[in-house]
Amino acid sequence: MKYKNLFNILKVLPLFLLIISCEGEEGSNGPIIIPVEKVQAAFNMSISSSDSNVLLLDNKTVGTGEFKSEWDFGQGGALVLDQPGIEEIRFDTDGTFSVRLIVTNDAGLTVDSKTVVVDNSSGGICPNGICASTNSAILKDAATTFFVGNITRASRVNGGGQHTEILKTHFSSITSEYEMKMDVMYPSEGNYDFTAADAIVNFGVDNGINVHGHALIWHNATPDWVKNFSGTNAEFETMVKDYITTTVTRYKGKIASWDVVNEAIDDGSGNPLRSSVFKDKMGDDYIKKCFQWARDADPDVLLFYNDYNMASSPGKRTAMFNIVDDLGDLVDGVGAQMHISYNGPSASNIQAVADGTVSRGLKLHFAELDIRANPNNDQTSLTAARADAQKVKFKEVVKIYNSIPLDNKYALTVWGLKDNESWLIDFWGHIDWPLMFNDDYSKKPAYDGFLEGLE
Ligand code: 9MR
Repeated sequence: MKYKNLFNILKVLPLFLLIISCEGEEGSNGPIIIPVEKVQAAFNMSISSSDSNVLLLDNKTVGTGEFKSEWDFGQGGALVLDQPGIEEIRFDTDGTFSVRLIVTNDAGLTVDSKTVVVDNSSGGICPNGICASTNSAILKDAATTFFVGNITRASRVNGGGQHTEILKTHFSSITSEYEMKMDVMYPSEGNYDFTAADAIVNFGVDNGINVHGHALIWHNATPDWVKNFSGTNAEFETMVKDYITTTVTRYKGKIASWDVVNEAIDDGSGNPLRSSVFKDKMGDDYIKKCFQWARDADPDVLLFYNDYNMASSPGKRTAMFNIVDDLGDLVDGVGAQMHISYNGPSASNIQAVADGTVSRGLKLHFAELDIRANPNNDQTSLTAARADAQKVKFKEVVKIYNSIPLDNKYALTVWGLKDNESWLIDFWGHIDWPLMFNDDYSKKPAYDGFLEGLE
């Protein structure tokens, strides 16, 4: 019999003395018996950082009185008495094993159990039962009819490293995450700063990677001096025209497409145009003016209108199609941001975005794809079930995109490379795993889902 720790025994000593003293005052009702409670078995487990075939088992059982803790490592053989400290157990054989901690006291036994999945072709024990994908297919090679995009930053393309190598290997299109927006490219009146944008565009050109420009006009990336513009409305318009003309001309022939206006539609009832300094000073047709200036600066570059919740909000989708209908020949395509979740929006709503775009003869950019696995913050780690549901959603999105006619295809851009780099973590303030690569760059089931969507 193993005593869990002396401290716990000392803790119950007063209880024992209480029973004795109650016995001394025995009355007609007899002694007061305090029942012994079962001790709840509990343990944590993790994979050794020095050997991915070794599991570290940490007994977390807490209880009063005497109890015995025994392990069943799930590999056959007798139960093993728990030792102080962490148990290190090797799992060499592929398979699924149930590790159990059995805790017994006078009141009976309780069991905690966890599942260990071992796949040596995936590197040993699979974290949380989720084995990394071993599919060696290259995303951009598997997608033969459209660009597979991702985002980048000047610091990454300048710095190189594993991140940028994976970007170059798997992705055929890049979008600047934030450095090709007005607040970065035009920080103060009369002073453009294209340092970061140049680095990103040149990286694309030098490596044969398509560059998508994002985004000329966005209320959320407007520099303060523009928001507080002190001149007349006519001067404001001249300034915006100069900015669009200067920027689009600079990258003429180097980048294939621009999001001219981003997120102009309000989420409120009726989905009117969002209030912004551009709308206030240039009028409701500010979108058309911006597209015209971009078109004049580079007649060959593809021009997109880009917005979010196109699938989840039918009202917003209608508002977006009204905008592009009004733009007529000035617009080449629709950018539908795909910030979605494992459980929605539905395939039919995603399909509706594709159908509306195709029926207008426009190009479709599934832009900004990430798929939240923890939208309700009810998980502390990515479970196998959620990883699988996320994989299914990746497959669904890719399949819908891949099924549109060739002429309507352009790119499917994922908004981030690995989970811990996603904007969503800061934005929502809780953990999530929305992308296709784990923090250590291993491939998630979502990666397989992307590839399966192309089959
Ligand atoms: O992910 C981007 C984040 O790093 C930037 O700080 C932010 C502001 O420039 O923009 C984020 O990207 C947004 C995109 O440009 C437009 N759609 C919403 C994206 C997430 O906010």
